[in-house]
This record gives sequence, C-alpha cells and structure tokens, in this order.
Amino acid sequence: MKRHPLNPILSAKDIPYEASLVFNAGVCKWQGKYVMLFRNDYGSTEEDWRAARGAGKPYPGFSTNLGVATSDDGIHWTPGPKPVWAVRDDEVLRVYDPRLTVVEGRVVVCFAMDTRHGLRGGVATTEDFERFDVKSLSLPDNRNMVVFPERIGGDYIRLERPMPVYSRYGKTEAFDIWLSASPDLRFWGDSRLVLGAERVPYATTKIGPAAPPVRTPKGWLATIHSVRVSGRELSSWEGGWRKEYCAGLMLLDLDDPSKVVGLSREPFLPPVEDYETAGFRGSVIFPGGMILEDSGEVKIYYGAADTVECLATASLDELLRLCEPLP
Ligand code: BMA
Repeated sequence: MKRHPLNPILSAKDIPYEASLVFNAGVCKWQGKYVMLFRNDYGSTEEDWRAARGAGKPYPGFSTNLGVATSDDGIHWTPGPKPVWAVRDDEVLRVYDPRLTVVEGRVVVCFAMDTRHGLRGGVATTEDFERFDVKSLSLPDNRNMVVFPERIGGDYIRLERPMPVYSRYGKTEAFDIWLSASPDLRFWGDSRLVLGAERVPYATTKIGPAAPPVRTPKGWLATIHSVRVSGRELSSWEGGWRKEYCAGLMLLDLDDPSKVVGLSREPFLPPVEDYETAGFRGSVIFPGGMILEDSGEVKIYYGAADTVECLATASLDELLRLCEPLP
C-alpha cells in the first residue's frame, strides 16, 4: 500500500463548523464526483481530555454528527457548510461510522446507532446527502454493516458484525463477520457466518467488515478490520488504551459471498505513521471506503487513530495476490 503524501486527507482543521475528530468515513463515486460521509465527534478537545486526566476528573465526552465532503479527484476534499445528519433523543444517543454503496444508481448508507438499549446497525438510502430515509435497524447488538454494490440472486446482500457475548462462554469480544440478504433493504434474513475471528491470524479478539466490497474477476474484494490486544499501553487521550486495529483483506465467492476464497495472511495496513499511532485512540486503522478505478488502482479510505481520515492506494493485482486460500 502507498499512503498518500497528503495524509491526513481530511481532519478537524478543514471543517467549517465545530469538529474535533473527523474519521471513519464512507466514500463512493456518485454523479461524477467522489462523495464522502464522515463521522465528526465534537464538543471537547485534546486539551480538555488531558486536563481531565491530569486532575483525575471524568472525561468530557463528545457529541457526534455526520458531515459530507466532495472531491473531483478523490484526494482533495471540500466539506459542506454544515453537518448533514445527527440524531439524539430520549432513546438514540448518536449515529456514526457511515458506509456508502451505490446500488443500481441509488446511494445506500449503512451506519451504526448507539441507543439506550443497545447498539444497532442501520441501512438507509439518500438521494441528496441531506435527507436520509432509514429502511431498517437491526436488533442489538450489531453494527459495521456494508452493502454489496449489486444484488446477488435477486437480493441485496450485506456483511455485518453481531456481538454475541453470553453464548461465547467467557471469550471476551470474540466477534465474527456474518452476512444477511434482503429483497428490499428492509427485511433481512438468511443470515450466515462468513468468517470467524479465530481464522484471522492477526486478530486476538474481534474482526468485522470495513469498507463495502468491490467486484473483481477473482471474487468480491473486501477489507476487514481486526483487533489485537497489545501487551503495552498504546498512545491515547484517555489512557489505558490497548486495542490495535489493523486492516486485512478477504476475497469472497462472486456467486455465494458467504464463502471466503482468500484471506490476507497479514494486515495489509498496520498502524505505523504518526497520524495512525497517535491521536484520540492511537494505533487504530479502520477502512470505510474502497474505490476500484478503471486504471486498476484501488483507493482505500481509512480512519486513523479515531482522529483523522486518510487514503492509501495499491494496484488491484497486488491486493488480489495478498488474498491466499484459507487452510
Ligand atoms: C469501535 C468503534 C469504532 C472505533 C473503534 C476504535 O468499537 O467505536 O468507531 O473506530 O472502536 O476505537
């Protein structure tokens, strides 16, 4: 992977409204432009967190909204004048971590939603990035949903990451990648396990989907996020942070995407650069967008250190070569 020399390509200083952490964005190509829907956490700063930590006081916390940015080249981004989506009421605490897929000319937005009764994964559509029509919200706890860019067997298909706890007999955060199908983006079923966390050599706890998959001649190419708990404390604003998030790759069968036909044996994007290892939560790499260009270049957009949004590129052939058959 080549990290883009302009990284981070979007951060709080670029945003014309209150912003502290700009990351975990979804990206798609739509109506002749690149469009990014990003997560913006705001309401406190690094200084506030460090002051609270030094004084042994409770951490200040954030509010969250989603912002939009557009680009002609996928590298230089212009944010819109105001946030486009935020939900907070008696039940819903926030929506965050959006993912974008264009399916049959329509933009499908997947998102996570924190509620007072659990974490839910949502699927919405938008025609203008101003109004979002929510089609479905999962039962808790589930999130990290990404929709495939085509129907398969007549159905919309999504990857997702439920969070079973009670049934995993003491394993902490042993979370896996699943798949569900829907005729209409509203009713989801036919759910199947795709990849158990234990099959990913570089995960010590959970894995999950990252950016929406793209079609390649060899299969659906999909990024995953994988978590390993570090033996040492990692840099963070809050202290005590130990989870290293890396990006891996998997290749899924074109006709039956619940079948994994390839997996990268190592993370293809581990946290290395300063903007990846230091921030609100250091050593976190979380891809949310992948664009396959006609030239064969793949652009991968990722949140770094839960603080900024970055871009890395590679050729499709190189990425496919990394996906080796599972043992
Ligand atoms: C996950 C989510 C992501 C975040 C990651 C690392 O649980 O909250 O939004 O990037 O943790 O903090």
